[in-house]
Amino acid sequence: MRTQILIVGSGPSGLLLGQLLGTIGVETVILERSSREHVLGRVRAGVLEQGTVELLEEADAAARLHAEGLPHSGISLAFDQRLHRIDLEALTGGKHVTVYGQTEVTHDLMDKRDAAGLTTIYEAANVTLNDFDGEAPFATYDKDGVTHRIDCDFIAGCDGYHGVSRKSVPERALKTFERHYPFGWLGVLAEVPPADHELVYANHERGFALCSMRSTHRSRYYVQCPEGDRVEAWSDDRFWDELRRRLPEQTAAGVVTGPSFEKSIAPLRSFVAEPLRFGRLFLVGDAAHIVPPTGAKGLNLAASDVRYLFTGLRDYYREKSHAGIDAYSGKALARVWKAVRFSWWMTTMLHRFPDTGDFGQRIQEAELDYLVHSRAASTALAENYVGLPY
Ligand code: FAS
Ligand code: PHB
Repeated sequence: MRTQILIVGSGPSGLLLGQLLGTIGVETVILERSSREHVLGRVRAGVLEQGTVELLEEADAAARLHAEGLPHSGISLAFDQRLHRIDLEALTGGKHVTVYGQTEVTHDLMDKRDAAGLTTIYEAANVTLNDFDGEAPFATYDKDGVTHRIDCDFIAGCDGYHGVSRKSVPERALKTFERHYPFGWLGVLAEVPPADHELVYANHERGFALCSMRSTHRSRYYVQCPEGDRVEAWSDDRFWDELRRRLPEQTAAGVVTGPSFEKSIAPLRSFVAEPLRFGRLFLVGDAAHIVPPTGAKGLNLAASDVRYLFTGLRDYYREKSHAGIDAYSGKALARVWKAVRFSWWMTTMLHRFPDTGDFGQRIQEAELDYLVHSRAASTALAENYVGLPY
């Protein structure tokens, strides 16, 4: 088989890139190691920047997002037993975020890809990437007991942190940067109305908590939990009790409890690989970088990577110009590092670390108090949260 762009991974990065390239007639094949159902079974991000929404509109995959997504003009920070609203819209000249689950984004993009008759090969095992440092890259994969080969012009490694793409690059050609956080997030989905009409990020001496949502009848909650903690140690009752203890009383009173239908623990890390291009292989999204979800940046960074790579490939095929693909890594990394910094800052300010102690707790509360009472500081948070310009 031959295609123009071979995309590894059918997550948001791969699907969005494939859909955008499809709108300009560039042929793609996606190789995905899991089943479609498994990909759709993952519960991850929940907040879309305006830039991500605009990209989904450009990919003609935003109809359900506009019908069901929830535009949010603010978030709240909870500390010292009080809620403090950050008016994102007023502080950024009218920008907002949209609450719409990554699972739904993935579903919409898969449906568009199927409707366009574009090829995704699910359950493609043992993907290998070859000769991407030359002029004729190709991939092989196993399916139904047969090893297949796909020749292509370029490979887009959209296969996440644990994928094969970054691991296919010779170690000497890659520099990685990492920060490990000594805790995780225990996340719960429940068919109950949200505690507040907007997201609430809570700093508490017992640990961080986040009140989010997927709709007006489906809530997504998180509590910081010890590293290595196990989901089995968290009954629903224990979760609801701990969540409410970390919220201001008035907010806790608004928490409607109910049976969880999804419960998982995600580790937190900051990670960046440089550069993002190796000959005819490009790294995109989580294959290239990971952020702690505190700043709601992971999925949105995948979208901006896709934007830069898509425009580069469009110029290559339309005008035979290499400028866009040559600039991809530098442009993407410039935005990635700003989001890595913001996500690190939000995580450091809101979470309880082993060495936080009483002094550290007071410093965090002083920073939060300054933040919510200084227009300059609130504006800095707001413009990062809604998404810096591409
Ligand atoms: P993805 O990891 O989503 O997709 C990669 C795809 O490649 C997967 O389908 C995988 O099966 C496939 N793949 C992997 N190896 C392969 C191989 N060898 N061959 C073929 N296919 C292969 N972001 C937020 O903004 N907010 C959040 O709350 C949030 N929570 C998260 C919770 C968890 C547990 C995780 C892991 C991430 C979370 N993220 C969150 C970040 C997340 O949303 C990512 O940023 C987003 O999924 C990135 O999309 P992709 O780059 O497409 O990578
Ligand atoms: C979510 O709804 O899953 C979510 C929202 C905001 C975050 C992280 C996760 O910062």
